Amino acid sequence: MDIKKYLKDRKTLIDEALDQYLPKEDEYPPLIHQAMRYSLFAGGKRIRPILALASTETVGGKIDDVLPAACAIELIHTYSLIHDDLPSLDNDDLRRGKPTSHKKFSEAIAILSGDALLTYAFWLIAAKTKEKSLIPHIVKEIAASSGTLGMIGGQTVDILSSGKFVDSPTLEYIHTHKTGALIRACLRTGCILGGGSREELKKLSKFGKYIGLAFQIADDILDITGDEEEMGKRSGADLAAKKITYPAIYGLSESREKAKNLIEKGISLLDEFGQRAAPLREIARFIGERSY
Ligand code: GRG
Repeated sequence: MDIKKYLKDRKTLIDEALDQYLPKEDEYPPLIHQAMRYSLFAGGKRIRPILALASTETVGGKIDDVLPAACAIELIHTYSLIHDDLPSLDNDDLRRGKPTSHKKFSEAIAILSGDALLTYAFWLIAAKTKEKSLIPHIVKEIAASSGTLGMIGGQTVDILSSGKFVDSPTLEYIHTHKTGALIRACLRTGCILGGGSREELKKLSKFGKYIGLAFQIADDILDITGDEEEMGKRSGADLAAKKITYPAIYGLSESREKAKNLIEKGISLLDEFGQRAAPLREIARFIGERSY
């Protein structure tokens, strides 16, 4: 399959759905809706919702059934980027190739816009998911993965560890929670809404854990080797902030090897799904080799 075309087509589908779901720019009070849309449509890869859709297809489900929840995950991801860029966190000026939300609007509006995207995500799941009986299950999955047992937990330990020596289990905790938990939730959400079995859910969760960790290792590597223009953000930020990263502990070539092994382990879990898992296999390879 042509993975580049697949990712481009799926991104268009997600962007159109997000545009439909989100309040329009002129909806009162307009400034907050402009800020939400500004960050959301600044040009993300949409890899998380694309993974949720591909997970649904892997278990034989329909992508329309997962579209609201997949878009909700992208809203949560965008909120996390807005808050991560704030002066009190990473203090970044550039995101997705554009001035960060607090630079474009103000710190107050950036905080509110992140809050608004997070709360809107759960409204979207509750209001638009077709299979109503599955809503509590999906809310539980996504809330857990983005809260203190997932993304916020990882981010907290990341901040507390900055500039200190950390052991490899702590490093793995940071990466599997800060970034991996939401990616794993994409796989689980897609599987649950696609009608997957318990056994399929177990396999796809494990796949999500492996590729989620590989995604953040790749991000650490790109912070050193990546092209700023292609990535749409500053490189070298981790080093400047004395962040704990895989290359800082293992070096570049061992980090690359670790990411590659995780991708291979993940792909080997997909054997029983046959051709239906072709997109997931290719997305996993893309994550391992990505340059942005
Ligand atoms: C301040 C309330 C408060 C919360 C902060 C910021 C945060 C909690 C958690 C976020 C952790 C974080 C930013 C992890 C990094 C994840 C990551 C690798 C982001 C880049 O994702 P891509 O490459 O970006 O998918 P695009 O732009 O393509 O969507």
